[in-house]
Amino acid sequence: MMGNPKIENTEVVHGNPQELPKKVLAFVSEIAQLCQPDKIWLCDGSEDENKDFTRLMLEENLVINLPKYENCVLARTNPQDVARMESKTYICTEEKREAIPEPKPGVKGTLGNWMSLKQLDEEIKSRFPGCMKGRTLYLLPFSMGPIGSPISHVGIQASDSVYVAASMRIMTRMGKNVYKVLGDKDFVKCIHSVGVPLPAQKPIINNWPCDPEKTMVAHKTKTNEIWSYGSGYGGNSLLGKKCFSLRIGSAIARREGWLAEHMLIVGITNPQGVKKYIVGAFPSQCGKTNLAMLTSPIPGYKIECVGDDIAWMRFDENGVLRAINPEFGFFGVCPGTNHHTNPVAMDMIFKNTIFTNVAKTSDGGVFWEGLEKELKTHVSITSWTGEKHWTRDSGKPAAHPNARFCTPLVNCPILDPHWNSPEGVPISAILFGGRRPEGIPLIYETRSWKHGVYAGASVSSEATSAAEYKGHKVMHDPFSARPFLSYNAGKYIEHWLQMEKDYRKMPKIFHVNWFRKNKEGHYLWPGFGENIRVLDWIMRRCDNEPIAVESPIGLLPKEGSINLEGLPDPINWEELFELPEDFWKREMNDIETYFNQQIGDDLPPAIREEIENQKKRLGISK
Ligand code: GTP
Ligand code: SPV
Ligand code: MN
Repeated sequence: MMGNPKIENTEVVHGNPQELPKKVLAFVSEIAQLCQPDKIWLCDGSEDENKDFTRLMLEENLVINLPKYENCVLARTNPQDVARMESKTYICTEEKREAIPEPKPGVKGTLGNWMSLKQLDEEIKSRFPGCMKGRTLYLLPFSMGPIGSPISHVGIQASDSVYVAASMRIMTRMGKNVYKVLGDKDFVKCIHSVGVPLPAQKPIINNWPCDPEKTMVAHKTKTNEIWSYGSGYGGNSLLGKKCFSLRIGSAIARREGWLAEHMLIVGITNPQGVKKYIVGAFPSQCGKTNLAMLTSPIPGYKIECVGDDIAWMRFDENGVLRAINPEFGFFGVCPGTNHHTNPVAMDMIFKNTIFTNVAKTSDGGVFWEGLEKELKTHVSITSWTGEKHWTRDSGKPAAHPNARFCTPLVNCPILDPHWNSPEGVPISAILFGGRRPEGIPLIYETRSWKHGVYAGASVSSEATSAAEYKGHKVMHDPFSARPFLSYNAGKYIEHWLQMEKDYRKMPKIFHVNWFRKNKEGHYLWPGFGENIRVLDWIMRRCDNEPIAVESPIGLLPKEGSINLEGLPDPINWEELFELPEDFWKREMNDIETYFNQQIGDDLPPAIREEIENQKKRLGISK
């Protein structure tokens, strides 16, 4: 009897190596030789295969079933592996300055970590040889963007985690049909290992193998390679997402003249039947998913979702900016999601979903902070760390603040009809924003493309649990892409400036802040669905309705031009829009210092001009 086929003496337990394009076979052979897995699984993307993934995850006790829902499981990770590791993420190039700007002497750079190609080779050698021993190597062919579209890019990920295989199947267009369009072309090489060869040397906590001490997420931007080791979580391990679509993606986009951004894409039809698409870049955990699928409390508006995290955008031959969502699923934040804040998400996440680090209820469901009102009284809760009979008095949250759902896009009941179209959707406006408790108004419109790019480069936001930062310190986050920059931030800004051409219809750029607080620490704006009122103002400004007034920082809404009718609580317009003099003095000084210290000579002169002009308008003299 014939046995299973082999690749590099490793048994192939699923799929046929003869179906692999030559370069893919060479890639998997090389990785198998290096990492020495026990078995190789060539993924095909089929329904049957997905059932196998679920069965295997259950067998490994990597997930538990959630019988309350349809085909949903819950993974609880090692508590040391719960978020992206920004400090262990590297861009690897020949010259350091290609990857990150040179900070002023004595200043610690905050715009990415660089590693030389030589050093990376060393780091790979000290981690990857034999790292998949006792495990299965899953070979995942995937397309970011519609399969076969000229905008799309193919990646092949080798991973020794079945959780990653199952998640990549949700998050990307994964399957062997990718090979048909790939042929003998190059692809982005993605290598991922949890870094725990078997038998394990240390106890595996929560059945979640990882090696936090040796975690490394490294990118070779010239040769399109990603080497990720030691973490099984989210952006560290689902390599199509931040590593490929943002870091490798923006490096490709720079070479080819387009944009790969940390942005949601949403279509809004107003009561007059006019539809516009808007993209928005907010830092991690700052409201992209919520805005992308907002439910309007005011009748007559229709919201349709294209994407909630990443946009690939290019100007077409008519000078129109067009955006696609390269992803195929949502990897969204659970805490705070409920029927009031995000009813659409609540409608989509209870089938075919992998939850990670949420709490579990005794009736086979999930729980997280924000679901209190929706909880049945007779159930008991087991927290994400496994603490039984959890109550609010336990002093720790039930769900990890970065707990997430991983759900296919097609579950979204308000998915835009053009979500999958290769030419993308036309963009009328670009939003920047962040969590700013102080000083920054609910909305302002920038004065020009240049001023808008300056606003994007100047984004700051309170730290969140999406990465390893502790506390709520306000941090700079240019274009909400600081963790995802793959080349010198000064050049990134330059690239944005260069998008502007006479023959192009440049979208207007706005800045929003849903998170301004009053002296008592309460949000001044209700946010969520009520943000439709701001989107409506933006749409009217795109048609140049005279509803804006000049201010030193840009155009503010004329008092009363944002519809506030029917809001549950009265709004203090004055407090929402005031520009405190002392705050703005500090803010401008802070932005200038930041650019000088972090970007220095690589800062485009046009941005210096924007700073000077804004300071003049604010009446801040040198
Ligand atoms: P990533 O997936 O990390 O990139 O995050 P995201 O930008 O998609 O953020 P998301 O929409 O998941 O929101 C993160 C948190 O902010 C959640 O806890 C939300 O409840 C909260 N949030 C979102 N929108 C608003 C809003 O308009 N107002 C307030 N106050 N909170 C919001
Ligand atoms: C983010 O942190 O911005 C995310 C989650 O969208 S992760 O995929 O883990 O990066
Ligand atoms: Mn994100």
